[in-house]
Amino acid sequence: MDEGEVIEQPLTAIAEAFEELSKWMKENSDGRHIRLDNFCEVASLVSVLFRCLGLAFKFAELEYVAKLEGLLEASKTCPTLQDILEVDVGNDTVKTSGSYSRNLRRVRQGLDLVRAIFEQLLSTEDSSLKDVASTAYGQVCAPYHTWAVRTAVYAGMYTLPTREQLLMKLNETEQSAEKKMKRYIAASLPIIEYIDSLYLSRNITLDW
Ligand code: 1PZ
Repeated sequence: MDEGEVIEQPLTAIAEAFEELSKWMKENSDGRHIRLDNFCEVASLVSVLFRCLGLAFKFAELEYVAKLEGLLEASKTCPTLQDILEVDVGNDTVKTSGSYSRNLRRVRQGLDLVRAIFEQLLSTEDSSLKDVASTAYGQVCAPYHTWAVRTAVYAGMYTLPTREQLLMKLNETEQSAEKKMKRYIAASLPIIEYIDSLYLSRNITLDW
């Protein structure tokens, strides 16, 4: 989360970190207790992507980082992801604004949004990111955001860089980016599903 840090190829770091976490999960499939500090570290890599999107999405980055910081704070008392749910179910604060379980749900939505954006990018060669981003956002996040947030996000879509500019900022070519996006999609899915299972197994629906 250090603004000054220069990562030569953020997509490489992201693909590798998510692959490692998802491999660890597979190998420990009986317990599957992901460590919260470990999860926060991996999830924080994604915020590099926001910085390529321009000032209009600065608020999204701040939002995302704030949720992650809340979770990092939680990791002092909750070693694993499932401990978060235990605490909030006990206190009846799963959906309470700012609660650990709510922050985890929001971060999970962010990871899923990145996955959907990558899938959209792989499915088209469109040089504008507006449609790609709008479709992905509409699928993953829009249903759960307020009208005001949705309106701001859709307005921001007009300010996105072009596909070529984005690739340049990420220090990638179409070919190199394609490989890494596919790796992220494959590795993030089981992690996202695992997070969902933490709620569903406690009879908490995911319509929020
Ligand atoms: C290349 C394509 C670029 C596409 C850019 C799409 C950006 C979408 C930005 C979404 C911004 C959402 C901002 C605010 C959301 C808030 O309403 C919620 C409030 O949660 P609450 O406090 O009520 O529990 N906050 C969040 O959902 C956390 C932030 C999620 C942002 C994830 C974005 C990931 C985008 C990655 C971009 C590469």
